[in-house]
Amino acid sequence: MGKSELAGAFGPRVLHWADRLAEWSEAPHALTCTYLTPPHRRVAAELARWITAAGMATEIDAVGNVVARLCATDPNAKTVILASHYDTVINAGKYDGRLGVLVALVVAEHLRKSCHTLPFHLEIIAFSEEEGVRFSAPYIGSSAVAGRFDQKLFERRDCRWTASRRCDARRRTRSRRDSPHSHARAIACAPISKFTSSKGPVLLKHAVPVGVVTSIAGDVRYLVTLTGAAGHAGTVPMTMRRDAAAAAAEIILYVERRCAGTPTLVGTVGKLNVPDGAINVIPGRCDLSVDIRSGDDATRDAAIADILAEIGQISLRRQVTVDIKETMRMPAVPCSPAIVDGLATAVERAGLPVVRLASGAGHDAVMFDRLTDIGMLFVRCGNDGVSHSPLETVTADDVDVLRPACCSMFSFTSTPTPVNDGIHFCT
Ligand code: HGY
Ligand code: MN
Repeated sequence: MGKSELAGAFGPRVLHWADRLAEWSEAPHALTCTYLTPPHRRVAAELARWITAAGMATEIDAVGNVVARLCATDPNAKTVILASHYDTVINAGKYDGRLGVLVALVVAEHLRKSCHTLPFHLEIIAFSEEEGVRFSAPYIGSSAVAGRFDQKLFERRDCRWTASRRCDARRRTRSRRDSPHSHARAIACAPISKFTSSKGPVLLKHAVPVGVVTSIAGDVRYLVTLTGAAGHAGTVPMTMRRDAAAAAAEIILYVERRCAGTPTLVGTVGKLNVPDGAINVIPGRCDLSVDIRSGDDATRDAAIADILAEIGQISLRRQVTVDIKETMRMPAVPCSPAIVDGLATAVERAGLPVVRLASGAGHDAVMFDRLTDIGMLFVRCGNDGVSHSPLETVTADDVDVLRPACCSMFSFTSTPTPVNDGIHFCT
């Protein structure tokens, strides 16, 4: 990317970069960039190129994280990390996750250009896999940095590509000169900040461009396989059917009913599939995903107990068998009060009202819970705050606001010191 592309104001340049990254996709007319696919690797290479052009040391690690580093004069200084993710969901928006990486890049570049030396190393990490689309395993990149990489991930099924591609992806991760474990940072020196596009309409409702996140919802996910009996759509009487899709339909409506009644509780069946389905065949099998979240673990777990019991009842009554795999369990994670207050002060210093909000979306920060402090800034999305959709929009003006906010957050003008002697992780 030539110098000219780096010119221009903060906000427009961040959105321009987001447009550029969106050019690499697995689909011709939509943005889909899932873990370790060719477009995903292309985006990593492009980010590394931009980081180098901004004058920072960079590397792509064993699990595909793109890491940039701006060193302090003191080699023993602690490290502040600005981080977010660059993988996407299927048919995604351009800003979810990536906004955080690009804002961090522009902030670091601003530091270099204004010859600011910080009393801590600044590290920027573009995490490689946060959405968990391809292998039903979110947070692969951040788990490696947090020293929590689970080798069993290599056994996960690739739900997007043929087996050959799966081996290729595995070979690629394994063939790197080092293992994912070797990228665990000494967390005692790795605070991380992430700016991400907001999820949901809260900031729109408050008419503010940024929000300070106070906690990240806990999330439990399942893949469910229902097996009944395939049969001829014309010859099998309704009373003799074991229709797997009809059982799935009852389950979906129960998940919706059980979660609708409790504030902060959400339940989603995002994937629903009748393998080899045909218009004139009774579905003998139906696969579905279940995603249950709440800001409070006990509330979520009570809902899960009811939902699993109801799945048992429905399958018994409909004589279908059920196979349920839990693919993720993450507790709700509070953000560090010190970082939340620091971010709130930075937003205030930027002359903006401070809105504190809980995040219903999951984020890489949850991998660093109990390892270090965490916090996060949200940026307002247009179109009713939609995310995980090509309708996701962010304005350059709202992104522009982040620069004074992050400058005062790191109080570039004075000699900032990391909160306590631990390090914050704001994702
Ligand atoms: O699913 C989520 O909450 C996030 O976008 N990974
Ligand atoms: Mn997302």
